[in-house]
Amino acid sequence: SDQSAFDTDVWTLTRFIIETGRQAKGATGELTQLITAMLTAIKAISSAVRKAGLAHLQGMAGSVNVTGDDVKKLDVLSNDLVINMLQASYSTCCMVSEENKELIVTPKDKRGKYVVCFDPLDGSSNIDCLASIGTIFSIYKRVSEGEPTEQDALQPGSNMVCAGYALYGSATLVALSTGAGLNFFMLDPAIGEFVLTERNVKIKQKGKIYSLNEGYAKYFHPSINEYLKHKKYPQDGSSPYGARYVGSMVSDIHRTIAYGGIFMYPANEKSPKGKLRLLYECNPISFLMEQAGGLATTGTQRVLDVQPESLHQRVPFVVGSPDDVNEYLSFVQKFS
Ligand code: AMP
Ligand code: P6P
Repeated sequence: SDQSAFDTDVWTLTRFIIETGRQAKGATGELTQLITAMLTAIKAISSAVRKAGLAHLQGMAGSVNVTGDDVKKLDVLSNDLVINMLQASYSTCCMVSEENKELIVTPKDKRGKYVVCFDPLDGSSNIDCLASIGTIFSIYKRVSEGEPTEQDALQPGSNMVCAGYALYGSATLVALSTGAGLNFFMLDPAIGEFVLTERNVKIKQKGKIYSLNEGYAKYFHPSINEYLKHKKYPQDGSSPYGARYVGSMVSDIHRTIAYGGIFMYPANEKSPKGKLRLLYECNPISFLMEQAGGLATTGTQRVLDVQPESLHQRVPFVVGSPDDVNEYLSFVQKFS
């Protein structure tokens, strides 16, 4: 049996947000309730993702393929979990999900003051090859009175109160910030709690890795290809960068925060606004990246300053170590 020392004073995520909630003047506990409900959904998604992977392998063993299709439904299951857990926390008035075209309005008797924009299972197309996938969320205070409206969700990212992501990788990790720094927590399945593993995480000023899908190079704006040329064949005597791209954004982002460097999903001729969605992919990740001392830009403005116009709008997305993002922006200036 596992004889490792049992931490009898463990800092769980639940304890951490109760603590930060107590320090928040006049807090009623509603936000703490909301974050706790989100964590329950994430634990359940983590369990389903790991089971589904196994089920899928059984499917590959030639048994009825229906289990393989169930894996496809993982994103629907994840979406239902988040919606149900959050509505049951009496802290939301409406939500935006990658899976739902329309605003999800919380039943009147269950409403609270928060708005949550989330991607329940980002990168779910990668589950079949067992690549890591993630959940991303961002939390705002409502701005409307009475019936919730899309305006509650169409707030600039700079209004965000809290954001986080879960990464279902070799372990299940949650990265969370309520605006006072970025903290990492790992799921300890033995106690079913997320345990604080890294406090006030900071990204390197400059990294050595660039991360984007170069398969679109034919369609990139010249500033991107010129920047990439500089990373591969530097003329200033510096060393070329390494390339890493999982194609599952939470994985690529977490590595960028952990190791430094730059992640890009730029616009291209085929997708003039890029692919990633502002409300539930780019804004939460930008909030977390800035909390870690990184930068997050669309190429023309700070992501968190964008005034959203529609729930599922896309923006070009370049984030990471400050020196790397600023170097990219210098190429935008030069080649625009
Ligand atoms: P509440 O009354 O719980 O909705 O909280 C009001 C405000 O206090 C929130 O919008 C946050 O800005 C802050 N706050 C509440 N709970 C927490 C928490 N657990 N951690 C950090 N800030 C919090
Ligand atoms: P591409 C996954 O489908 C996703 O939404 C993000 O997680 C990921 O960064 C991106 O799309 C990958 O897109 O065009 O490189 O396959």
